[in-house]
Parts: sequence; C-alpha cells; structure tokens
Amino acid sequence: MADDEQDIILSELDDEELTLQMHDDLYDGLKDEIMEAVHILLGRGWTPYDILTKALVEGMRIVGIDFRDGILFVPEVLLAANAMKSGMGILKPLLIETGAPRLGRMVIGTVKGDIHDIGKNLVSMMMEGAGFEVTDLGINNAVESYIEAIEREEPDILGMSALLTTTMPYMKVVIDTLVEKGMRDDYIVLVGGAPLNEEFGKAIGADAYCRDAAVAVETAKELMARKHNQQGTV
Ligand code: B12
Repeated sequence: MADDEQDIILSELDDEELTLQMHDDLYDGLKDEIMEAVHILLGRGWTPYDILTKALVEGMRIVGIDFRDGILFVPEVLLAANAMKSGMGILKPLLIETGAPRLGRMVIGTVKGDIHDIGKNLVSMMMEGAGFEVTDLGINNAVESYIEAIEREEPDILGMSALLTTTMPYMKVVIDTLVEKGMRDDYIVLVGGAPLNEEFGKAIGADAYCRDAAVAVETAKELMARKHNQQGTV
C-alpha cells in the first residue's frame, strides 16, 4: 500500500470510496481501520447486513483470489481474517437483536481437519438474527463431537461447514453415522462452504447445500415449515 495511506481520513470518504478502502484495509489486515469504518457506515444508516456483504465478505472474496493465486500467504490471510472477525464482532449483536420469534434450534460446526470458521460464524450470526437458537461447536469437529452435541441440544437443524476439498468428504462420514444410528431423519442437515455445490450436498445425503448465509436462513425456514406441516398431517 502507498505511504500516504495513514493520511486517509475514513470519515471523509463517501460510501463508495469507504467500501473500497475497507476492501484494501481488510486485504492489509488493518483491524482498527475496519472497526472504525464499520462504525462509520452504521452511523450513515447502513444495515448490518449490507456492511457484512458489501464491505466485509466482498473484501474477503478479493483476499481469497490473491491467496489462490499465490500473491498472499497464510500469515497475511490470517491478519485479514482477524480484521474481518473484528468487524463481524461489531455487527453480531445488531444482527441478533431483531426480536424475531424463536424458530428452532441449530447445531453448527466446521468438520474435522478444517479450521476455517468465518463463513460458519456468519451463518451462525444470520441464523440467530432470523430467530434460531444456535449452538456453535467451533472448528475441527469429529463425528463424535456432532453426535454428542445433537444428543445434548436436540436441535432441529445440523449445519456443517467445510472449506477444503480434502475435508468436505467428512460431512458424509457424519451423515452416514447418523443413518447407522437411526437418527438421520430426526434432523434437517444443511451443508455449506466454498468448494461445495448442490450436487455434492445431494450425493452425501444432506437436505440442502446453501451457497451463503442468506440462503441458509431462507432454506432453514422453508425446511422447518415443511417439517411442521408434515408433523401436523401425520
Ligand atoms: C481465510 C482463509 C483462510 C484462513 C482461515 C481463517 C479463519 N478463521 O477462518 C487461514 C489462513 C487460517 C487458512 C488456512 C488454510 N487454507 Co484457507 N482460505 C481462506 C479464504 C481466503 C477465505 C475463506 C473465507 O473466510 N471466506 C469468507 C466466507 C464468508 O465465505 P465462506 O467461508 O465460503 O462461507 C460462506 C458460504 O460458503 C456459506 N457457508 C459456509 N459454511 C457454511 C455452513 C453451513 C451449514 C451453511 C448452510 C452455509 C455455509 O455461507 C458462508 C457465508 O455466506 C479461502 C478462499 C475462498 N475462496 O474461500 C481460502 C481457502 C479455503 N483456503 C485454502 C487452503 C488451501 C488453506 C490451507 C491448506 C493453506 C495452507 N497451505 O496451510 C490452510 C488449511 C488449514 C485447515 N486445516 O483448515 C484453499 C482451499 C483449496 C481447496 N481446494 O481445498 C482456499 C479455497 C484458497 C485457495 N484458493 O487456495 N485459510
């Protein structure tokens, strides 16, 4: 970044400039600047959802491209991820305080071998904002961890996240274990993460693959309504 970077006064930028600056700041892992910019946009009346998607998620998408192309490396991406998380931390209570009626419960976690958690955290936040109670199991979850949590929490929905092509097959291990234990039909299983697609979701026996957090919320609501209708007619 240019030397005159520190001369930029974020509050003097217009919305578009500020959003672009946030993409740059996220790229550079500048946590304080990201937090300041999130507050500025909130002050200008932006919705938490717009800040999340247009400023933070879009910034992370750009980081992802340069990581893929070998321009950025793990330490830099970790800094970007931390800056992203600090921005998400400000938005989380705002997304959750919707006063929406309780719609159901969800247990969510990233699968074994995988430590990516930004997308999962976003899904948790959006689900909570939509009125679901969410138990987040964190990262690197073995099948036992999922089973233990669903037995304890008795959720309506189990969510699994994987960002690596090497860890996504583990979702099938979890689903197959649910089938073996005769528990599969007790839960709606949602899966997500950048390398997945609808076909993969179907192939492993999930109820749905969701490409982003907004789709996750819509799909969860739809499948919950279907489940309630089915229970009503039995
Ligand atoms: C940030 C990041 C990291 C950070 C993670 C920090 C953290 N706390 O999460 C760090 C630096 C630690 C990291 C490490 C590694 N990473 Co990485 N990482 C990324 C990066 C750049 C962004 C991921 C991200 O946060 N995206 C933003 C969020 C918002 O999007 P998302 O995760 O896709 O989530 C959305 C949807 O997918 C969906 N969703 C996600 N989960 C769920 C769950 C449910 C239930 C539902 C319904 C929906 C859903 O909703 C979310 C919100 O809208 C991606 C690039 C990319 N294009 O994805 C690479 C990427 C995933 N990483 C990659 C790699 C290779 C690695 C490493 C192996 C690198 C290394 N050499 O060590 C390690 C693996 C460590 C491990 N064992 O897990 C590769 C994977 C390639 C592959 N084909 O498998 C990618 C694609 C980069 C690349 N193109 O090379 N990484």
